[in-house]
Amino acid sequence: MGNKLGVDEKLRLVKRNVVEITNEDKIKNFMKKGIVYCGYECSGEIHLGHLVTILKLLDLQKAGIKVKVLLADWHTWLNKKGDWDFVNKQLKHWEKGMRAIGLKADFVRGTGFQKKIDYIEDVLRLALNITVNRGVRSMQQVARDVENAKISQIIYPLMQIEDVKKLGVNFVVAGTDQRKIYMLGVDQGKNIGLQECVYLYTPLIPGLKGPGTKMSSSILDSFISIRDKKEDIIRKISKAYCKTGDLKNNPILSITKLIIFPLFEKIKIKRDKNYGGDIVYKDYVKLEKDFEARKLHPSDLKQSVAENLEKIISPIRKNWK
Ligand code: STL
Repeated sequence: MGNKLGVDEKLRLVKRNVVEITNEDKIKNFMKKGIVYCGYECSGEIHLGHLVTILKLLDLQKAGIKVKVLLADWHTWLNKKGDWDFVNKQLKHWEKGMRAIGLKADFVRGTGFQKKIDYIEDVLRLALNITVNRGVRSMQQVARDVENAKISQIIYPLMQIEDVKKLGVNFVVAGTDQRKIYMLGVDQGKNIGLQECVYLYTPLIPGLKGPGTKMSSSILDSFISIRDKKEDIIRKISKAYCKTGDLKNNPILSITKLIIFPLFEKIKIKRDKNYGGDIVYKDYVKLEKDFEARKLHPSDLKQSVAENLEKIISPIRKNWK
C-alpha cells in the first residue's frame, strides 16, 4: 500500500505536524525496514490528545512503516492510576477503543513482555547510572503528584526506555510530555545496548478551558472523548476557549491543525453571506492567518470544528463493541 508513494511523499507524512525529531537524518534509511511504536497508559478516556499520536502512527503506516501500540498496563499501575482490578478493566476499554478507531496495528500488552528477567536486569542496569534527580525530572510532565514522586514513578521512565529496546523498533512516536524520558534513554542507552531510533514528538492539544489547562480526562470538560455524543461535542466546543486573534493555547486551532487537516486535508466554514459566505481552506496556514487577522470568527470556526469532529467520532462510536 504505502510502497506506491514516492520517498518525498513518505518523508512528508513522517515529518508533518511534529514539533521535534531526534535523529532526523536516519529517517530515510530506517524507513526501509521501519517499525514504530507509541505507548499509552490505560486509564481514563481516549481523547483528542491521544488521537494526535494515533493519526501520527497512521501517517507512518501510510509511509510503509509497521505499527505497534503498547498498552502500558504496568506503567499505569506504577503511576498510581489505580489498583490491578481497575487497570485490567481499563486495559479492555483501551483495547476496544483502539480497535474502534480502526488502527490496524500489533497491540502489545506491557506485562506480556516486561516480566522477563532480562528486561528487569536492563532496568536495574539503567538504575545504576541514572541519578534520582534526573529520573524525577524526566517524569515532570507524566507523573501524577510529582512533588511526592514515589520510587515506582522513577522506575517508570527506566522501563519506558527498555520498552524501546524490547519492542525492537526504530521509530518512536510520543507527545512532547514524554521527551525527557526518551532523551534520558538516548543519553544512557549504551549501558543496555539500546538501538538507535528516530524519535518523533507530536504537540499536545491545549485543554478546552484555555490557558494553563491541559487536555486530560481527569479535568471535567477539558477534553473530547472518542465516544462523546454529538450533543457533548457541540456543547464542549461551543464553550471552549478560542479567543479572537489568539494563536497560542487555542485548542480549537490545534484540533483543526492536528486532527481535522490530517484526516480531511481541508475544512469548510459555513457562513452567512453577510459575513463573507462559505469558505473552504485547503491550507491550515491560511486559516490561521485569517483567524489572526480577524477575518475568521471563532464561532464560525467552532461550528465547523464540531461538525467535523462528529464526522470523525460517529463511526468510532458505532464500531465500539
Ligand atoms: C501518560 C499519558 C499518556 C501516555 C503515556 C503517559 C505514555 C506511557 C508510556 C509508557 C511506556 C512506554 C511508552 C509510553 O514504553 O497518554 O501519562
